[in-house]
Amino acid sequence: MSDAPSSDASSSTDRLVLMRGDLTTVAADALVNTANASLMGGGGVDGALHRAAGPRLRAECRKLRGCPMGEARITGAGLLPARYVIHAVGPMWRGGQHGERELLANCYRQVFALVEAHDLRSVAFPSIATGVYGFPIEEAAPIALRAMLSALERLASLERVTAVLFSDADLAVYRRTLDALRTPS
Ligand code: AR6
Repeated sequence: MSDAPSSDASSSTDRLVLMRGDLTTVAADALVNTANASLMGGGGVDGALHRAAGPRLRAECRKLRGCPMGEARITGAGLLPARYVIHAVGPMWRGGQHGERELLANCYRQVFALVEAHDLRSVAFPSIATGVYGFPIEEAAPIALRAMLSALERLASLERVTAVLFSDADLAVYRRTLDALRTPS
């Protein structure tokens, strides 16, 4: 690795936005849902997105007949300010020795594979698995941010990736983690 700053790397970080807010109000080509394996709704982001999207989203999800943990599926977005919802099924945290980190990284990879396949320009994420599923945010943030930076480097047509954090504390963890990833070691 060279010590010289890379213009590609800086343009990837310019296209990555971290914000505190409610995902259901963010405009993007796709909003990522923190779904469960049934894809039939639940609490947290899942409940909020389904409420805001209306019954059409549930009808589309029903047709998919579920999604394994660590994978993602795409549907329309109903009444949400987006074209698509990408449903990612995160891992439940069981102490960290059960492949949780790999499963979470795979969720992000699968979301970006769908972003690429549908030629999307923007995608907004919540912090997958760090709510009901109990994945520690300090562990999840570097996995999420590495995946986002790597997709931005790879996909020139991707104009914006937004991480929407629900609390100031979560946003601070993401900011700190991104600074650490940007600082050459
Ligand atoms: N906008 C942005 N972030 C939010 C919002 C929102 N409207 N609401 C919650 N968060 P979670 P998980 C944050 O629980 O851990 C569901 O029941 C929240 O504070 O939505 O992957 C599903 O059906 C946390 O930081 O997702 C599954 O059964 C993060 O989003 C299960 O929960 C993720 O929290 C999935 O659990």
